[in-house]
Amino acid sequence: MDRGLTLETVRVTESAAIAAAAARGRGDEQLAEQAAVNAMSDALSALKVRGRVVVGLGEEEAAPKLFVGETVGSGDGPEVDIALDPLDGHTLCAKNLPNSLAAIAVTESGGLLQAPDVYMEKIAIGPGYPADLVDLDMPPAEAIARLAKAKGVRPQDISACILDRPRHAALVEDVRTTGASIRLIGDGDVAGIIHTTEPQTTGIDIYLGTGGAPEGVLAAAALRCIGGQMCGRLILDTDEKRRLADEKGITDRNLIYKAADMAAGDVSFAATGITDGSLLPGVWLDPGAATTFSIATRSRTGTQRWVRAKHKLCG
Ligand code: VTB
Repeated sequence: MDRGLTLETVRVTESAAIAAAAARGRGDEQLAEQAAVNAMSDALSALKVRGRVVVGLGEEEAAPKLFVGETVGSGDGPEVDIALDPLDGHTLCAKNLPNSLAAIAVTESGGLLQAPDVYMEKIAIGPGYPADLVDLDMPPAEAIARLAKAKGVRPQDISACILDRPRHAALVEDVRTTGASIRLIGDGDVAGIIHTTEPQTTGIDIYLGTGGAPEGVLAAAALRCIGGQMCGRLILDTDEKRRLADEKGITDRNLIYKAADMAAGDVSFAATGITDGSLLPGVWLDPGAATTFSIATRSRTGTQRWVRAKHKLCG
């Protein structure tokens, strides 16, 4: 794949972020989501790929644009698989709370896990630790203890990020027994997982808990490029969910996926902040102009480009 593609993908997330930013803080999730979807869809048509959306906004009957299986891109260039989220954290954006972002991952055809729209149990840590330091089969308290030891700090110096949901009550309780601090987030676990890659900037060492499986694939793609470890396991606790998994060709329902199982090959990842966040500032909107802050990165080289762009807005 052409390495220029990584930078081109930034245009796609920038467009979505600028559009969503206009709807920040207006209390209207649909408005923000729709703006981001339309802008990302338009921008994707200029990307020089023959792309197939593998992780998108749902199945074709449920999502008019950016649905799973949609063919996107200009139609020339490499055949690629795409995972995308024009607005991860639409409630955050509607309430103008931190850490909503637009994200996209592109890899070789066949490289992305075809995740059904179910929940996924997730655990993620940043780069620089021994392989398999944490996994989903160990109690969360043990994961925190192992991470603290490997980092050379006390468990109470570790910060965990967890989605603020009633389903996480026991998890939160377990993590609290270690003395670790917890950042409870309202939404946006793609950002939550990416935050583990730069604990000194974000204050997050480990991500734990259950969120969307599609978001899990996108986050795995980010970690493939930026570094870090992640495990994910689909939660297939009803017949309907098992049917969805069967449809995607998933044969081992209890498999623990690592980042490279979810996003294989030469992965490019880009994300642009919508609301201000711990890693990426949000869009600055000025009369006639928008300034965006993005990261563009690629697994083959691990290079991270932090891109600040000032866009002239017409109309
Ligand atoms: C997370 C989060 C998303 O969905 O995946 C979450 O990253 C999981 O679903 O931003 P629930 O909201 O049902 O817990 C989102 O919040 C998007 O809806």
